[in-house]
Amino acid sequence: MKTLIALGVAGLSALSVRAQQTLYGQCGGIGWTGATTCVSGATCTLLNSYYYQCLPASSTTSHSSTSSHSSSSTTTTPTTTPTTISTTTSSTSSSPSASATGSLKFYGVNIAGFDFGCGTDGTCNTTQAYPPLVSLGGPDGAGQMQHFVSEGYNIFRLPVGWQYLVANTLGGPLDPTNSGKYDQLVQACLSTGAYCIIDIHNYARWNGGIIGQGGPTNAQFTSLWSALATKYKAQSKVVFGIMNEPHDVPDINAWAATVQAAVTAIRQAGATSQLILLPGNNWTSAQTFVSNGSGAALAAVTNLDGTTTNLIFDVHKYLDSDNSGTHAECTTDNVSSSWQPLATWLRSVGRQALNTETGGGNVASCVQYMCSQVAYQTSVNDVILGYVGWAAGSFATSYVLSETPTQSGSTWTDQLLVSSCMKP
Ligand SMILES: *[C@@H]1O[C@H](CO)[C@@H](O)[C@H](O)[C@H]1NC(C)=O
Ligand SMILES: *[C@@H]1O[C@H](CO)[C@@H](O)[C@H](O)[C@H]1NC(C)=O
Ligand SMILES: *[C@@H]1O[C@H](CO)[C@@H](O)[C@H](O)[C@H]1NC(C)=O
Ligand SMILES: CC(=O)N[C@H]1CO[C@H](CO)[C@@H](O)[C@@H]1O
Repeated sequence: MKTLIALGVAGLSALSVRAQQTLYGQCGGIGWTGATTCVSGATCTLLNSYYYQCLPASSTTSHSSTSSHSSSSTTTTPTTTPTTISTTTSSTSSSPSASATGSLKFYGVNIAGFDFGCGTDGTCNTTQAYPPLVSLGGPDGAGQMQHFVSEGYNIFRLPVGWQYLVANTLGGPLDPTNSGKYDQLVQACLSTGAYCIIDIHNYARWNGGIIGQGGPTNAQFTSLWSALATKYKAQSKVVFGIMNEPHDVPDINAWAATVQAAVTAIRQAGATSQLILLPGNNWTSAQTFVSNGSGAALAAVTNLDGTTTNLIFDVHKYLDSDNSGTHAECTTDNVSSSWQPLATWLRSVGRQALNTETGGGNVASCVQYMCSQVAYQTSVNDVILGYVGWAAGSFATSYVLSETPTQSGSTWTDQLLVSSCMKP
């Protein structure tokens, strides 16, 4: 996530979207066997081959005429039909695989806060970290996770600044105080039974310098991962998210070498089987992961034994006008531009990806496009393992992309996008 503006008002609508035939419910698409008619005032509209949705009759026209993906809103037959994926390579046979029954392997939410104060230049003002834990004076991230798990969620991403974990000493050991506080969040996550992603939220940088390319050395970076992997090697549900959103990294092959060094450090520390997330360039853009060379470079990263078991590509996608995740309104589901080409490539190389950031405002346009994106991802669940929404944790419920539920006594109420599209 590129910005951490905790204020901002999303126009909350009072829509309630639960049943399939109601406004914004699915009403068709490849593999769909449910209702195909909509309630009065809504029109069943093709968003992509996998997802027809009941949209307000009045908005359908403007969507069709202005959407950047209107070329896919024709009545032509789908260009590709999901096929059973061969999992013949040993590298994927023991990776988590989604069931063929129409669900994703992972449904998650980012529980942000320890990363607050980190900028896209890899600086982190550690005094601005805002732990999402009541015990540390923050919001109730532990309660949020318990709530989400009760709905069927099974993975959380826990962003944290590199500087925070080592108390601003580049290449130094984990700071006992700070890493102990972060561990409280990891343990709160693990206690729910969910998978827990350790996300170093530094954009491939430390204070402006790119790792392995003029900034910190690979050894300084891998010392962090050696320490974290040593600490969590006995936890099978800890996932190692090597780096959030590398961007403007000049040499993708040198970056892949940095990622390889981190993977090697993690495996050598004894965390031999946990999932590791491999991040590409350009803000881990799902759209340009293949076209800009990240896929080819990162596909060469291996475990100690030369396999790629449990090495999963990390991709992000926002649905607003510039893919930045800073606007309340969504303008695309990005299925034809991003997810279809990515899924095709993943199948061709026998690999899988996890969408660790996606989101939108709690408004009707995002309900429309997010539901469409999730439906497509579900249709390619052999190669897209799932998604992790951005974001809850220490974000206010008024934050533009807030997935932070509102608490009243022991009752939690979800944000519109969560209740409409994102909860399992
Ligand atoms: C870090 O954040 C604190 C609290 O907002 C602020 O007082 C301080 O000036 C910041 N430090 C830097 C170097 O920006
Ligand atoms: C980064 O990705 C965006 C779409 O997400 C694309 O428009 C842009 O051209 C990409 N930039 C690079 C350098 O690949
Ligand atoms: C990635 O995008 C940048 C900017 O558009 C371009 O200069 C570079 O050649 C691209 N790399 C590959 C491998 O396509
Ligand atoms: C096919 C499609 O809708 N592609 C869009 C994906 O999102 C980006 C950012 O909004 C657009 O530039 C693409 O046209």
